[in-house]
Amino acid sequence: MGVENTEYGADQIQILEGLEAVRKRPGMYIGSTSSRGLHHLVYEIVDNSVDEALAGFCTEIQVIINPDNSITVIDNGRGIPVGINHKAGIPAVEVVFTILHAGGKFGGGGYKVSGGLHGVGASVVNALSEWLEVIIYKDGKTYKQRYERGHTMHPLQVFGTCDLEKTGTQVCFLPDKDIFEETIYDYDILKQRLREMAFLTKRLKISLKDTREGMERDKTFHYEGGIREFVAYLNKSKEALYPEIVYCEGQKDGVSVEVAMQHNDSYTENCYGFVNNINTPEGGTHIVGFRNAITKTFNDYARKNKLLKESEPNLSGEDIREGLTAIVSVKIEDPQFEGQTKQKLGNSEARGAVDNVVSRQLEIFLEQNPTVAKVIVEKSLLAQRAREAARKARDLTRRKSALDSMALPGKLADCSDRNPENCEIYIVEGDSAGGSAKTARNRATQAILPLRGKILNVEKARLDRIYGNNEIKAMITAFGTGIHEDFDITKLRYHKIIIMTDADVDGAHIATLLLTFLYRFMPELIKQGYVYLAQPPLYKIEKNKKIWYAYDDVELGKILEDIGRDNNNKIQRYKGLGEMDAEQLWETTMDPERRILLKVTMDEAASSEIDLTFTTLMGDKVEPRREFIEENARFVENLDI
Ligand code: TSJ
Repeated sequence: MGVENTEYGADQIQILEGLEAVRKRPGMYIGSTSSRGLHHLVYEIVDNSVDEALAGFCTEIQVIINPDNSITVIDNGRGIPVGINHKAGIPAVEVVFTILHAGGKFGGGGYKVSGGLHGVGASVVNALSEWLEVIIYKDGKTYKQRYERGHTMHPLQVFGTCDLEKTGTQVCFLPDKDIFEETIYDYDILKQRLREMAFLTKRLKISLKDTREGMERDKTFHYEGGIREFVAYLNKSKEALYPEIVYCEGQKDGVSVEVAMQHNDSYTENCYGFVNNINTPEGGTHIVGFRNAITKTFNDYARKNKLLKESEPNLSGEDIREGLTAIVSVKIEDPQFEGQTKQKLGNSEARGAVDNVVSRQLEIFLEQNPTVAKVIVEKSLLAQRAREAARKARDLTRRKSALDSMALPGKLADCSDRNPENCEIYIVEGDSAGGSAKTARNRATQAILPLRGKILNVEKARLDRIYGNNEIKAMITAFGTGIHEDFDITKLRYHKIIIMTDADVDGAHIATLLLTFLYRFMPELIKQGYVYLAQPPLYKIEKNKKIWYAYDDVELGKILEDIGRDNNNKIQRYKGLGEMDAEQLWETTMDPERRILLKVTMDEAASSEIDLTFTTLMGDKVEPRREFIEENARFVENLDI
C-alpha cells in the first residue's frame, strides 16, 4: 500500500468556523441533544473509520463503551495525518478536531462518502465532549493529543514508538453533561447501527464491547457477503421462496450501486434504501430507479417466456414487490437530500445508475435461473388477482359510506365532541371489558370500540382478506382516515388511539397484532405520535378500607413496604380488564388525570430492525422467535414494542 502522499492531510483541508457555534446550537449540528444525538456522536466518529475502510486501508473497527459512559473507537487504518497544515499552522489531526467542517471533504478527489444528513465530522464531537483524546499509530511512532470542550490542551505529542507495521487511530471521548439531556449509552441502539454498517461494508469487521459493571457483553459483526447477508438476515424468520439471493453491483455516472433481494412467502414489501450507508426511509431517486428496473425486467421476461399471455395486463410494480425483501445501497460523491425531513435522495443520476445496473444484471439472472423466475412471476400473478379482488371490496365499502354519510361501525360508542384534538378512541378487546369501558368513559371525549374474537394477523394475510375483515373495517371507518391511496391523516377523528388489553400474555399478543396492523397500514399514525397503550394495573391492595393500585411487581413491593406487610392487607391480582368494575377501570386506566399511557414510538433510523421485530414475533418460525426473546429477555427494558 502506498504511503507516500505525505503532502495530503496537511494542506488540503478547508478552514471555516470556530467550535463555539457548535456548543451554542448543538441541535443544528447533530439533530438533537437527546439520546439520539448522544448516539449520533459515536456514528460520527465511526463513519471516519468506515471511510478509511472504503478507501481500502482499514479492515477492523472496535467500539467500546467504557465504565464512565465514555466511548473508545479504534481502527487499523493509516492513522490520521499528523503533518503541519500550512494554512492553519497546526498538525492536520488538530485541524480535524478543532476546526469546523475540516472533517468533511479533504479538498478535490475527496474520498469521504459515508455520513449523510449530519455528516459533520469529528470537530463537532470534540466540541460537544467534556474531553476527547486521540492516539495515532503511524511511521513507528505514537502520537497523542487531548482536548477539553473543543480546546486543545497540549501540542500534538510523540509519546512512544511502535512497530512500523502498526498503524491506526484511536479516539476516546466523554459526551458533555452540560450539553446532553441523556449521557448513558444504550448498547442495543449502538449494536443495531453497527450491525447495519457492517452489512453495508462487506468484509469490514466491527465489534462492540460494553465494559460497564453488570452490563458486560460484546458482539462482532463481519459479513463476507455484505448486503446479501443483510437480506438473508431480514428474511431469517420467513420462508424464502427460493434459496438464491439476487445480487447486482456496478457503477455508472459516478454512482456505485449495490442491490440484493429475495422474495419470501409474506405479502409485505421490505425494501430499504441507503445512500452512503445512511438509510433513506423516504426513498428517493435510487429507489425509483430500482422499482423501474424490476417492473420492466420482470414484465419483459414474463412476456418473452409466455408466462404472461398477450391478453393479460402487465404486472404492476406492487405485484412484483409483494413479499420482496431488498437492500438498495448507493454511494455517491455529493448526495442531495430533499423532502420535509431531508431524507429523500434527489440526485437524478442515481435513478439512471440503479435502473441501468439492476436491469442488465437482473435480466441475465432470470435467463440463467428460469425456475426462480417462474416462482416470482407466478407469485406476482397471484398478487395481481388478490389486488383486483381487494380493489373491488374497497370500492364496495367506499360506495357504502358514500350512501349513508355516517357509516360508523355499529359497535362504536362514539364521543360527542367533534374536535379531534380533544378526542380519544379506546380499542378494547372483548365485549365485557368493552361494556365496562362504555360505562366508565367520559362520553364527551372518549369513544370505545370493542373488538371481538381473534384479531387478524396482517403479516399472514393477503390484502383481500385484510380488507374483508370486520374488526379491521371497523377500525378504518372509526379512525376516518381511509387507507392505502385514500389515506388522509387530516381526517383522523381522534388524536389519541389507545389500545387497551389485559395485562397478560394474551393481552400483549393482541396489542402486538393491533400494532402490526397500524404499523403496516397506517404507519403515519405511529410516526406522528397518535398511538398509545393503556396501562391497566396488575394489583389492587386494600387495607383498612383504603385502596392502592400497583402497575408492576416493583410497585407492589413499594406499596407493601409503605403500608406494612401484615394480615390486614388484601391483595388482588387482576387477570383481566373484565375483573374491574367500571369505576375501577376509570380510576386506574381511563381517567386522563390518573392513568398512565405509553406512547408508541418508532425510530425510523432502525426501520429494518422494527420490521424484523414484527415478523419475528408474528411469523410462523419458532426458532428465530425463541432466539429473539432469549436474546432480549435479559434486557427487557429495551424491548419497547
Ligand atoms: F475523524 C476522526 F478524527 F474522528 C477519526 C478519524 C476517528 C477515528 C476513530 C478514525 C479516523 C480515521 C482517519 N481513521 N483513518 C483515518 N484516515 C485518515 O484520516 C487519512 C490517513 C491517511 C491519508 C493519506 O492520504 O495518507 C489520508 C487520510 C484522510
